[in-house]
Amino acid sequence: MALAGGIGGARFLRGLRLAAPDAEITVIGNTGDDISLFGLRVCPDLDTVMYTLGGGINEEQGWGRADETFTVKEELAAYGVGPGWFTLGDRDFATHIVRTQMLAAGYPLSAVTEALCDRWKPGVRLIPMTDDQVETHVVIDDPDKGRRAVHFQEWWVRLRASVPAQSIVPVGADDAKPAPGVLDAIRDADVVLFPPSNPVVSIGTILSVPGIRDAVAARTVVGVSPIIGGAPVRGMADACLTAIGVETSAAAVAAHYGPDLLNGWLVDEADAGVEVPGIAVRSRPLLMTDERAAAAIAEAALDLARELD
Ligand code: GDP
Ligand code: FO1
Ligand code: CA
Repeated sequence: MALAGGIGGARFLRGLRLAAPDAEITVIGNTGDDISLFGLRVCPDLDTVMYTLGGGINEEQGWGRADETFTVKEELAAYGVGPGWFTLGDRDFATHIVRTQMLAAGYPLSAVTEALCDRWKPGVRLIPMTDDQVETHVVIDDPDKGRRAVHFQEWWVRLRASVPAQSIVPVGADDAKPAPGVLDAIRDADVVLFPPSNPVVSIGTILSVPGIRDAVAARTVVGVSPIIGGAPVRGMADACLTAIGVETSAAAVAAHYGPDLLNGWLVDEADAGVEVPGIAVRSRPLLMTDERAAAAIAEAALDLARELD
């Protein structure tokens, strides 16, 4: 089983599915990035996993649908209805309409996600970390408005994380319960994998749901570093790490998870030789240039897990 954010998680999982075709793979998805826009509930990380494994993703962009059009966005803009900084395509809109309709009818997000996956057939069981609402907010010093909290998407997408985060808070996490099946999946798993997902706003948010961290810590856990040569492979994970006082390096991220949680850690060849007390570190190429490359990384993670078990 694996925890997962968006792009890094999804690409790793596509490799894992290829490396372990007969395995039952359960994925616990991050919902801290979720946002309500135009009255619709949008779950970017769940959708990125679902579309990537289901063959509907925009491969170049890494999020959103392939062959997308933007008529609805244009029409909303003609009404002067924003936000204009967050792009939802027409095909993607349908997903959010179905999701919102089911939520309004009383179905929990886990059931809604299962229903959406009935169409996409991702080949893994995708469960949101919680059915309760958890939203990551970022406290920034706004030059005009002073210190204030903004939704994670506003900081990440509108501000491109260019304004330093004073703190990053998974609002609602303290009172959230793991979704049905989450703790059982962790307990029954042969191994728990951390894909190269954002350590703060993807993996960190999932672990902030009470009960999940302890359940994971009781298992053999192997992670893949999203940091290569002191920088994220893509995105602004360095800004998130800085906000929580962790250096942007493969070693610092592993030390941040700590030996109580993490047993094995894969780093890129560029970081060969790094040591983290209490954690078994192995180096190999970690760029997921295609599905085969991602599968080789997943195989290496499974090998390390077997070695440590
Ligand atoms: P997000 O929710 O879309 O930001 O995706 P995740 O949280 O799942 O993953 C984001 C992280 O994936 C970033 O910090 C990247 O550094 C990392 N990442 C993206 N592509 C690769 C890759 O090919 N190899 C490795 N090792 N990390 C990657
Ligand atoms: N990322 C962007 O940089 N700009 C967007 O307009 C944008 C829209 C969007 C719509 C649906 C979706 O599922 C994802 C979307 N993303 C967009 C990606 C996503 O919001 C972030 O990259 C992740 O949440 C960060 O982890
Ligand atoms: Ca994300």
